[in-house]
Amino acid sequence: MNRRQFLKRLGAGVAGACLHGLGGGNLPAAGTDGGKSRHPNILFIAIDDMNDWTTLFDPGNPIRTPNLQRLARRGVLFTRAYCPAPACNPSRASIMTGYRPTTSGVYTNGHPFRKIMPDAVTMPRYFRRHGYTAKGAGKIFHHGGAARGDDPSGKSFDEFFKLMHTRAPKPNYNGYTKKQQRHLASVAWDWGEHTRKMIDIDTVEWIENVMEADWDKPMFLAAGIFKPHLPFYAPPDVFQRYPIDAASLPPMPPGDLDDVSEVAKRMAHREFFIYSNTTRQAPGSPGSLKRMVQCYQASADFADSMVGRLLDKLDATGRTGDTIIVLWADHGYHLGDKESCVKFTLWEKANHVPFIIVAPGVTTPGTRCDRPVGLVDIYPTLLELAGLPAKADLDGKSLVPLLKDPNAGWDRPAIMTMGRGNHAVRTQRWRYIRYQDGSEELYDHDKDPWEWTNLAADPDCADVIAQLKPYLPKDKPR
Ligand SMILES: [Ca+2]
Repeated sequence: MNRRQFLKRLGAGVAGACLHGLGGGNLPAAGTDGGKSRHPNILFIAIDDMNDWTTLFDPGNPIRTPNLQRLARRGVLFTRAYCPAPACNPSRASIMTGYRPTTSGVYTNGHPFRKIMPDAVTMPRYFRRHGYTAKGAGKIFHHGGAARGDDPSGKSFDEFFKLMHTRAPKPNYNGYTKKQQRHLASVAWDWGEHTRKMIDIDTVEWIENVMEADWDKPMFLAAGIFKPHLPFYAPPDVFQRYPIDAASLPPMPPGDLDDVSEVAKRMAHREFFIYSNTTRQAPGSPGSLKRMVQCYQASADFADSMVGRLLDKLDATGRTGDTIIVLWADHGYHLGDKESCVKFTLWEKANHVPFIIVAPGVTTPGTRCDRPVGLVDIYPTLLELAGLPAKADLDGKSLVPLLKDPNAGWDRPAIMTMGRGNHAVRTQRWRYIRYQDGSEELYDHDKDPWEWTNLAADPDCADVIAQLKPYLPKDKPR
């Protein structure tokens, strides 16, 4: 793009930001008008398995996320945002279709959504129906083909660059042998300093090429960053910021799970081989929990740098003024806390996610919103921001009132589901969990951010539970 084109696009962008955005259904049909977009572009950034132990939420946290913070300074950071489900497939299916697991029946990684909802109109599909081009790369739906929850049918995107296979080292970095532990000896559960090309760079390069091209229609552009998902890989230079001697572990008080039910423990102990093996290793060894956590931190730092590249390219192509940016992670991750090294639980660390929206002309730079919100709210929010007709059957609610005023009234808690019958309700202060066997947990986040004390049996908290219980979603009939 030459300088003239750049300035023209920048001008169109600023005007576009003022003209559009919140007009509801009265806007002209999407399309082009003398080369100017009539609706804003969407840059839709997904990150895989990134928890909240980042400097985005607290400068004292150990994982550096300067680019997430840079994005947050441009718009609204939701400090209490929660995934619909703490597993890749149900979370992504819910975000992309706008239906909670309890509406769709897509509860777990074993429920590919196209099999259950062959005709679901995904978010990019809806944008395409209203004049957008939708392109994407990396991990947006669950990767691995339709049988694992991807949407390769062409129903969602005009063009999609699939997530590459991880370029695995031989042998694995973490030092486990098949004799010791067959899973940890495989690439899927490996961690370490990765000297081959990271697959997220392929994804970002593809997105950068799309950004450099001219767009004849407004664009829905989805970039799915795979890190910090296992294997916890990062280039060696990233590790210089995370020396093993300084690596911290989350607090792990003994007996933390003594006050929760067997159902809760079973969820925490999925893939228990990670926790049980790594905690047995000497702290500095390649197979230790401390080393694994260090590698998760470096991997998350690397994911942040990929976001930085996307923002740099967006700015360089002059589209910043007419592009809405939304960034989310599909769920969080336990790193030894709660005897757990997985997602798959209904506790805070597996469900609390980074979530940022920048909407030119709507959001105020540097805003923090503390209301509890869900990623299922993204679909209706983006429709309203883009000036597209609302879709009546979605489970979420547009966050535009909170984007304009972060203190606006908001009486909805965030809802999370992990498998049929297991749900959590999160308000600004409380997390209430009810499992399939009827067991309950209640945590007071004003006093207990790591959720060590289950208050469900405390008579003084009966009123709180009575208020939260009606928000538990009803499961889809079998
Ligand atoms: Ca994930």
